[in-house]
Amino acid sequence: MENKNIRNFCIISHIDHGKSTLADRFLEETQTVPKTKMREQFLDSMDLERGKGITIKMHPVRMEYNNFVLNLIDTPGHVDFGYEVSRSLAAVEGAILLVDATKGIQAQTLANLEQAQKQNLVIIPAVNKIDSPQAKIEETREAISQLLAVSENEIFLISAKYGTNVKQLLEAVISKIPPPKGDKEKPFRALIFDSKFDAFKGILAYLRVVDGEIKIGEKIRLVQANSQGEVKEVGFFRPGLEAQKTLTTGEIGYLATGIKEPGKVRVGDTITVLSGNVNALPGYKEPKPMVFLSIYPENPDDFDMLKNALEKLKLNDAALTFKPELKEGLGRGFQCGFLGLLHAEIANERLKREFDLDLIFSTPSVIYKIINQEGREMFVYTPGDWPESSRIKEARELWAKLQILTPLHYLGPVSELFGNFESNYIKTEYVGKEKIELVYEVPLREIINKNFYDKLKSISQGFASMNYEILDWRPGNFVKLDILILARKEEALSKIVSEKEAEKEGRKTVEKLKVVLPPQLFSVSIQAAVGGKVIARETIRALRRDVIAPLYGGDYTRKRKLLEQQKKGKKELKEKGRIKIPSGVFLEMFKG
Ligand SMILES: Nc1nc2c(ncn2[C@@H]2O[C@H](COP(=O)(O)OP(=O)(O)OP(=O)(O)O)[C@@H](O)[C@H]2O)c(=O)[nH]1
Ligand SMILES: [Mg+2]
Repeated sequence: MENKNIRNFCIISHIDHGKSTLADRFLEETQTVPKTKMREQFLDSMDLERGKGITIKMHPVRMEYNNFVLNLIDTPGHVDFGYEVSRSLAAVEGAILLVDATKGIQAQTLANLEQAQKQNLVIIPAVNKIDSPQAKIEETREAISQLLAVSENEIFLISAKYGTNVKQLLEAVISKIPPPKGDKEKPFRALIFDSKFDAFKGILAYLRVVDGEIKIGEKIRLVQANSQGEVKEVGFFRPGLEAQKTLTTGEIGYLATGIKEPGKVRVGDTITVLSGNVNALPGYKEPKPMVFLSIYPENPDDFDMLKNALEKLKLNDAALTFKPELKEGLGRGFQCGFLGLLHAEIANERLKREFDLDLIFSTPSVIYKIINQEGREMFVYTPGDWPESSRIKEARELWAKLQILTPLHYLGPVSELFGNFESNYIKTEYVGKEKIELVYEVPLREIINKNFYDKLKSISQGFASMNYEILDWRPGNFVKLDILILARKEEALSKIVSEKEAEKEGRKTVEKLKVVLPPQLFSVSIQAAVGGKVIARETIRALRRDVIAPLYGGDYTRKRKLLEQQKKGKKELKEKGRIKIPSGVFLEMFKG
């Protein structure tokens, strides 16, 4: 395909503003997906995405329309997946900026727009959900016009749900977004913007071809990793993988690298042919993990399987970081870093679902800096590494600038929310007539430990939104809160808390555990302790022993099964003096 007939673009917005629904209409309009196969948010193909109703990964798709090739990348809107957005932006020339008319401009509208502008992309603004009775169409259009300094008639008014004005928007993609630059005659050069492990084809690199052309059988080189491979297959996303003869300048597609070791293929690297003497493309700034936790296999023999799973997951979740660690009470596992709580939760779910592993993961934590009695600095990533209090001279934590965008209507509840969070108020400003921007300085610990994001959503019915950036290290007083179950320390459940909130946190944690831990055939004590001193306790009462009593009638197999389970349970108890914590409990404890 000639460059002049190619358009590469993505759809960006705040979460839930309708990107994937708009992509559905594009897929229909271009007949990329037959009507019989169509389903809502078609590109959200992962089970987890469908279950949660949100996009987690970027999803590329190649569409054909009136002699044009339109490569679309649908992006996630949740703040934790911002790295997916930034990588998508580097592969395209333009972006549709979608704003939900019922919500107006929200925090990630601004954050994602800013990223797109940094890449010098052409922005096509559109107001979505104009069919909704709650839509504030004029107000939203006016706000976007001010934000982008464009006239109101340049802003599309659409309903992604019903397809209103979607065709016009698609045609604007062709008329407003420039074709890709690049030279077919130059040696092959492409940017890896995503990757995936494929059980049949090995490691797939998702590419934006910058120059040249590539076909099956050619030898390739990854410029930064300095590794080599051989092209086993090239193709397009339709949106499923569709093999082709070549991938050429300006196109977006995949390349099966023939490389098996996950560490050798990295997003942001440049692929060229073996003979190609080319400069590496700029690549990406690596994101900084904000949340850390330890992941351990429930069965210590599965350590290598977990390592392999993490390496494969990283191919498809480039923001994930991990390194091996060894901890008393847990064994051999990994210390993992994530961009936020949802990212951590999703990655853990993916490890379970896609790799079928039973895992223990510790309570998410932010990073602390400790200065010990000898004056040496060390970082503490997970509570298990927290030193004895007598060894700590000073502890520091990261503070963030937290920016909240809220409709005037929710200003009261939002301000009240800050009553429960340690924070310094900075300023309030009007954004347009109806919206308020609030700026606070807040310890990152408060945002993560107390799941600020979820609380903000629920008190404002999803209308208030937030964004934060790290400021600096500041001193504080912290203690490690230990959790004991049957008088045995469960390292995975311990957390670092502010000294003055230790008791409250301890009580909250044991109360929550009492609810989420499954009852046993014996009573289970749950305690929270600081420095060996118990500060809160709860007891889960024993299940009634007569497990088959409710089963009158003749279901012998079930009766026998239950009795056997009971026997097995008692035996395990005798052996270990502990209970098995189902992995669902860790997920539940996550949510703060
Ligand atoms: N009334 C109405 N609802 C819409 C419209 N477009 C999307 N929705 C609804 O808005 C919700 C979110 O839509 P999605 O397409 O998943 O939004 P998204 O921007 O892809 O969300 P993330 O990828 O998670 O950021 C769904 O319930 C859609 O049915 C529209 O034009 N009108
Ligand atoms: Mg989506």
